[in-house]
Amino acid sequence: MEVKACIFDLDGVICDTAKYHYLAWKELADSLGFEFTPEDNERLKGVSRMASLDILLEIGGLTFDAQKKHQMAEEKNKRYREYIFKMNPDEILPGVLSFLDELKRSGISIALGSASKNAKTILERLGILSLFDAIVDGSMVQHAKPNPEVFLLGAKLVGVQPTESVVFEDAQAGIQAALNGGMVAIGIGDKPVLQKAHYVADGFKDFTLKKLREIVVNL
Ligand code: B16
Ligand code: MG
Repeated sequence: MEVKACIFDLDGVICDTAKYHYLAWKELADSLGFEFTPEDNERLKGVSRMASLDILLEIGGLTFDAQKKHQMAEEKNKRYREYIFKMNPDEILPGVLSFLDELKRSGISIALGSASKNAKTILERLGILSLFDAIVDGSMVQHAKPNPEVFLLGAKLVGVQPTESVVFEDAQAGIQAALNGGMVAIGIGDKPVLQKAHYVADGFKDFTLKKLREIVVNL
């Protein structure tokens, strides 16, 4: 297999926005009078905004009608956006920038495949928006990961076959989405959690294109 496109998840792969999601959701939980812990927040990683709210309300043992839920999700997003507007290039995770540069120099397409509707704003704040040949965010897809739609659309937009695409993901559902799409799946994070991936790396600190080519050649 020749690697022609690399498709990146955002939160947990390129930057750590989970901490800002946590703060914004916690403010909502506080206002509703229940505790929301960092452990609870793990359940929201890679999950869409509305599905995250359902999990949060389940933790609080509360139910609301659709209109109220929509309003709460909007409020949370407003708070979240206040945090991400303060982000800067220092928040790009270690090694990411040099790996993206290497891909650029080698003519490999770069795409984003994120559940976040705020993805573009975040890439802008990080100063790396222009490095991406295609951006697929939560507003462009009907089906959440593990459905492969977000990554298949990313490959399509850069004109590359799924079988020539590599996905980088930190969430189990994202790894499954890549596999469902017939792509190579590289896990970023915990080996036991991401065991279905073709390969798991701690991060991009020691990850190079040479390493990626070694991985795909042995599949
Ligand atoms: P938004 P990813 C995901 O990003 C986050 O991991 C998840 O916690 C969040 O709920 C989701 O984006 C939606 O984000 O509210 O900004 O639309 O990992 O898919 O890049
Ligand atoms: Mg993620």
